[in-house]
Amino acid sequence: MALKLVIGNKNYSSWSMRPWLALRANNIPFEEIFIPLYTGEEDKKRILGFTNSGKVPALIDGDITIWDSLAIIEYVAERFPQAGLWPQDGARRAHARSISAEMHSGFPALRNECGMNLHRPIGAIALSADAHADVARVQQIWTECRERYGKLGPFLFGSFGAADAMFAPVVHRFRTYAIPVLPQVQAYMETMMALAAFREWTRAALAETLVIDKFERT
Ligand SMILES: N[C@@H](CCC(=O)N[C@@H](CS)C(=O)NCC(=O)O)C(=O)O
Repeated sequence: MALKLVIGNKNYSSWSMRPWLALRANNIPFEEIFIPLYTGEEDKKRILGFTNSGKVPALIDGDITIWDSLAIIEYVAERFPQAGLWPQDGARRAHARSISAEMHSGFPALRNECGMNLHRPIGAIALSADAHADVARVQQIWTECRERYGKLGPFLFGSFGAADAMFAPVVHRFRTYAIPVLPQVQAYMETMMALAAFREWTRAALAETLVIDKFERT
């Protein structure tokens, strides 16, 4: 039975983007179930029909439901070990898990002030000190990975993996909000933007016409 991934608007839903990329970049087949976000009770009920969390993403594998982006990526990594979503080496895997968890639980200022919105014309905004600190920390994370594992390939731990999927929406945020970045960070962003799955998501997002007003304020 095909996996089903329940996602929100590709233009805005950064949490949906992460597991979608982890699946698509590894050519793992799945059926995509799109539910527009913040449209009212009907669509909320549809999400609740899949997961009591009331949020997307959610992955359905037969009678198993997994919700929350990082838990889904963990499930996919276990179910499809050949995808190599986590590094084989234990120390590298611990590093990859640490930065993925840090992304999942952190960077609230960057997330709030620079919401993912692929339709938004590129342009800088004034960021708070907390958001600047988040940007600096993300750059530190990426730079450290590139310095330590650059010889293994162009992504954070060599080939595209779970940590890259977790950080992918930040690439869009840095780009859309014209955030100045270090040359090695720019190079990583370009690697990500050239990834076929990233481009596919981006193309589909730009083709969407639904607008969520509350995400159009910056
Ligand atoms: N921690 C969750 C966050 C999920 C989340 O906040 N999803 C948003 C869309 S990106 C959502 O479903 N919002 C709809 C709602 O709250 O009604 C994850 O990592 O998946």
